[in-house]
Amino acid sequence: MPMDIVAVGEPLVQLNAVTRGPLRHVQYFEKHSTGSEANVCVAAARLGMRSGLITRLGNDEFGLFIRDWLRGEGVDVSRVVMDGEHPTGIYFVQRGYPVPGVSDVVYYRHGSAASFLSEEDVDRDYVRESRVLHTTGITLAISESARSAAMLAMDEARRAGALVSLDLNIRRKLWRNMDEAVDVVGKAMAKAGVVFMDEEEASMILGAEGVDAAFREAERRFGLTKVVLKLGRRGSVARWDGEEERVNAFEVPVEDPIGAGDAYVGVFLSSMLKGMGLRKSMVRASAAAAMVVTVRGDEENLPREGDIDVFLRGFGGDVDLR
Ligand code: KDG
Repeated sequence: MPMDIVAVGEPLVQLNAVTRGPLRHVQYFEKHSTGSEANVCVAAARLGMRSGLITRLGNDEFGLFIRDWLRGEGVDVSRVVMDGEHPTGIYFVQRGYPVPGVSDVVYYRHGSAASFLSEEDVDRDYVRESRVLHTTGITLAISESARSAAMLAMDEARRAGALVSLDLNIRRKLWRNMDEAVDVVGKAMAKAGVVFMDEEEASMILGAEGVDAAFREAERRFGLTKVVLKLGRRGSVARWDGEEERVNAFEVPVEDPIGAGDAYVGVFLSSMLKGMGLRKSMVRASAAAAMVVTVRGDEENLPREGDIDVFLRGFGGDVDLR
């Protein structure tokens, strides 16, 4: 059955510090199924969309955990290859130190199964039949073969008329140097139909300071007329084929901000696919991002349809988030 959203990228086991502070003093870690593109798939599936992930997982306990979790969430895992030779990637999350409310990550993913993802793992028909193909700068960074797989999927989707979605997600720890990131991410942006980024990424990749410059440069250099800027606690602003909207973020207690961006992307894309319009899609995405940061783990608090309405009612019903 054709998918609404197909994503290409690496799921990871997240070992999240139960207590705040430097990792050397943390005694307990919680295990969560995460990874940027997987998060987007789960966000979409929770809203009743058909989502599927193209990836490789280690045929090990962590890989089985992630595959079963994704399957349980309703994500199509039929294009997930279980790799008997390489391990599933993991990472640790340090929370609230040195900056309260901010998390840091320590990756153990070099040589992971997903870094061996290659063009051969991309089922072209599966991609061509989807409505949206989503990937991120993380997949472009983890290895040359994963990069080629993501680029191939983007080309196939674009040719078939699907919306190609790219979240820049520049993770400095994953790139050899920033010149390479600018070059590779630029090539991917040229294939994309919608790009999500934050202000730092806009500055790094586009040399654009500020929202207007980001929109202008994205269109001038890459012909992008659909751009969403995630501004963290300051909300988000989007330009979508000439229409422009700005939405504030919801103020909530932050347990761990990791995963907020993916919640935003997954709910935004799903809402747009449901025909909800730009502003409503942004408000719902913003609600989902807020829900996710109140707990550890990226996916547990992703909302189901009714939950978004309950959340919004909790913030005053007919919220005008301007
Ligand atoms: O966006 C959240 C992700 O960054 C997190 O789950 C880990 O995918 C991850 C990564 O590569 O940093």
